[in-house]
Amino acid sequence: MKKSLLALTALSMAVVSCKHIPRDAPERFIQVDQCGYTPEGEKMALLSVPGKSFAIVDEQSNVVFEGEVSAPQYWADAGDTVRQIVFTDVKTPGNYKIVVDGNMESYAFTIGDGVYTDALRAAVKALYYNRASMAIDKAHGGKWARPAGHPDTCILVHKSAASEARPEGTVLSSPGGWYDAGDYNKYIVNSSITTYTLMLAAKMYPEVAQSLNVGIPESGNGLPDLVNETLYNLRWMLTMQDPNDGGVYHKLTTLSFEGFIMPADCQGTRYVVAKGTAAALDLAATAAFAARSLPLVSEALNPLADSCRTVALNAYAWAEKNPNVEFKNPEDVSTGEYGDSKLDDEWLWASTEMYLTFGEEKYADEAQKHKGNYGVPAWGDVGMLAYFSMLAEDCCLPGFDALAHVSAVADTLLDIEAKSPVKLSLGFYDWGSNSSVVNESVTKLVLASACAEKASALKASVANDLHYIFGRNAVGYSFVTGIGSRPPMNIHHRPSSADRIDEPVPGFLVGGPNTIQPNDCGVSTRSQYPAAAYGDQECSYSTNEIAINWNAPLIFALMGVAE
Ligand code: 9MR
Repeated sequence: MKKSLLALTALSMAVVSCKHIPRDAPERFIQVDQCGYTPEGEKMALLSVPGKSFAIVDEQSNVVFEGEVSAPQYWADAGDTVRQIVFTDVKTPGNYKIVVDGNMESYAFTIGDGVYTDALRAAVKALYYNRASMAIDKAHGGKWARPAGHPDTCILVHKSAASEARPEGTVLSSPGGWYDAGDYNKYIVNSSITTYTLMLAAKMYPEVAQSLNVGIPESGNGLPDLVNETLYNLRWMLTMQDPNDGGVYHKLTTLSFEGFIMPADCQGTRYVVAKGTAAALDLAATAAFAARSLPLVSEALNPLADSCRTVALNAYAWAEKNPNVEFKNPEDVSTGEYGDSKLDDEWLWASTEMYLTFGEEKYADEAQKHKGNYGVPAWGDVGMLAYFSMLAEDCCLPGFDALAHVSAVADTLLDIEAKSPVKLSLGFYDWGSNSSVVNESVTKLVLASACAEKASALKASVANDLHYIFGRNAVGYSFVTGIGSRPPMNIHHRPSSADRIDEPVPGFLVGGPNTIQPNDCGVSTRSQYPAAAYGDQECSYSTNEIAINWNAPLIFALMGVAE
């Protein structure tokens, strides 16, 4: 029976006007997924202050469900005591709020099947907004339209990248691709895992990809928008190979980061900087995957797939001749490094993709040499991607048990989640911790597709990952710009800063809590507790930047739950 909420509302007003106003807006004491919950899924919100009972109320303020707040538990990572509010039994689609003890009201949220539809669309569109070398027009960009910047048709070979065929100062053209993050540079290592993750999502969830209309210039050309968007970056990546020797430039960059100005106002000279083994192997892996998967999307992509085959073969061959060239920023270059001294994971990933595409034994033999204990993937830790591809192709390299490998990693995640008072499988908070959460989701989802009996537990765990991302976290933010009642407003993203529009460019996942770089805004005001070490401040590049490799696994996870 629905009850009137008049009494609750009166109480709530009394509390808000009393002297002991909580240090935050009252909504923030209840951490709810600000997008919402699917009708059949588990539904839980957190309460970070004492409370006894709660009600779920609909838009007409009718109480549709009442329950008791759970006993308090200490969430060590957040340095806080939390209580669970469980309302799984509410299954009727609609818009709701949680009211605790009649005086604390949560942000509004939805129960329904498409609660993440807007978030998914926005997360793909965000990549479009980060395109280099072209204007974002009004028709597709709306109020975030902007003139083109960084044509990249006239860039120079940096001395660190000089070769006989292309000496220092040689002029090259390498247009297109996405800006990496809040800065305007383009980095092959980071682009590789990003592009692969998106191509894998399109392969694993073709129906979701097909139905995802993002509104980009290529929309309606017969390819899914997700594929169109991804190809914008892939085509740029192919230009980063030196055709004379197959080597791959690590990055295309100014010597130092540009200011907080719009792309069209940037004047800095751009360079390709040093070839490296990680870049060669990552591009080989990505291009090999593209070569075998693009023709399955459309015959029209056969010519591009052919180019990818050649690029992959030549990049891998370069790496064979230069197996351990570690990238380090040259003295006069201070932009993002994406440096990595351990290349076994890159060797495993590239060799696996090469074997799966070309079938030659030598690649499988090489993969054998680089077996390891690889966990949830990240830009510098790509070994797991080899196992993803084995599972996605339903094919194992001799001597590898991909199912066992991914299962072991996923089991550990599920164990951590089971012990967590907030149902989170994340065990550490470093730079881009939000991307670790969604890369954990990717790991769970790849396994769920390969292993029917574990699928429902894994998908329930992914739902918890997304609840964390969209507001059920220690700081009460939805971590995606433009999504939810309390999204980040001050991201470290040059266009969002310089465009004179209040709202940041939408659809970007911010890095999130980070304990390894506490001083990016000068004297640290950030929490000492890992899960709370986040600041919605533009200066906080270590917690509030955005990045393509963070959006890609978010897109994957959202597609996985949409399936
Ligand atoms: O995501 C990267 C993170 O893992 C590193 O710890 C950090 C410092 O090296 O760099 C991050 O990547 C940044 C890159 O270097 C430049 N563009 C912005 C990226 C996101 O902050």
